[in-house]
Amino acid sequence: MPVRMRTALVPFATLPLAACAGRQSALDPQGLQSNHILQTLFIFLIVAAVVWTAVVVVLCVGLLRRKRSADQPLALHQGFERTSGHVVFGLGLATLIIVLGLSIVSYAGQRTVFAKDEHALTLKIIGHQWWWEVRYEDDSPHQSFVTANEIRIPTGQPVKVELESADVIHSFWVPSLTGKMDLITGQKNELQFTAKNAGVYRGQCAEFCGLQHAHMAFAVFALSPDEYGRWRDHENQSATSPTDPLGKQGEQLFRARGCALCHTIRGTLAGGQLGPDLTHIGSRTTVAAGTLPMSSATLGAWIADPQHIKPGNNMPRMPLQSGELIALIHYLEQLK
Ligand code: HEC
Ligand SMILES: [Cu+2]
Repeated sequence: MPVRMRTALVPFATLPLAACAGRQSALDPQGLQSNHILQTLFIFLIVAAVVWTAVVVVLCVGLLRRKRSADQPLALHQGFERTSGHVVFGLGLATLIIVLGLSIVSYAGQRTVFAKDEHALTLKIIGHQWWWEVRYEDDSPHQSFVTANEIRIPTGQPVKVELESADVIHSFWVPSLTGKMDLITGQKNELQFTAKNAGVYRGQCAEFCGLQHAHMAFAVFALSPDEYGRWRDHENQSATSPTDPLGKQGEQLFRARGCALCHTIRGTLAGGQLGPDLTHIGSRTTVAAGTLPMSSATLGAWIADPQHIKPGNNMPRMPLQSGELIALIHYLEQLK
């Protein structure tokens, strides 16, 4: 093949791999658990490929070496019968050994994936239609706080997530870190994972949970332990009150326009529980569970008409004047 043609083919040959890397891929594992899952997958894949190839080769040999039918097709050939008996017995035994072997591989993989570490950092994650409540619960209430749609964890430390649902069944899935686990009303499920490398990994609800299921994403930020400690101390603090007039107006409107009925901003009178905690909304990277990237424009678009962006979601459209909208955006953006 001419070199130029070969070069031209390279992009096409690598195309199937294009989706394998990145921040949401089980084929690019960044956690101890996802690594084990991928290893198990490879072992199964290789064994299955070898068996399949062997079957096809034998089939082809059989087809090519076909003999013409004998005069007496029903006549017994002792020698042949004995050999085929041995072959069938051998292959049956091989099947048994392979299935048993794969079961052991799978069992060993599960033991690692579902291993429990007592010193794991524990988070409670509650699925809502269609966003994620994230609770950091410490023995001391002064160190406990709530956030939403973004999870920050230290690298190298096991993290245990306790999964619950406020309404229907959801499923917590961060392919880069570990496998899926359902969030079920009235039941507490657990999942543990350890991020090996710092980075941002995308998670997604993996159980159809209604109209906006597809817009129920989240991000896991794996930070170095130092960086995580700093973030945690900051996130634990209440919101700082604005000092400028526009910010003050926004804070007051947040209560006057009913936002506070559904949203909590710690350190203010806003204590609603129906929607995400907005104490540090200004430092989040997305709006409405990963639906839009965070900016003044997207924040404004969301507050002005959440039903346009995520039809059917549980935040109603509130009539606001443009001046009021600007004050609200200004206030919320300050909540870093
Ligand atoms: C009836 C309850 C309710 C009211 C009132 C309400 N919200 Fe919400 N809000 C929600 C819910 C529920 C969500 C999550 C929607 C989703 O992502 O599916 C939300 C999401 C948000 C978000 C995005 C949060 C994030 O983490 O991405 C912002 C910002 C927000 N609301 C601001 C406001 C403001 C400002 C007001 C007042 C004008 C307001 N909300 C009024 C229920 C409410
Ligand atoms: Cu869901």
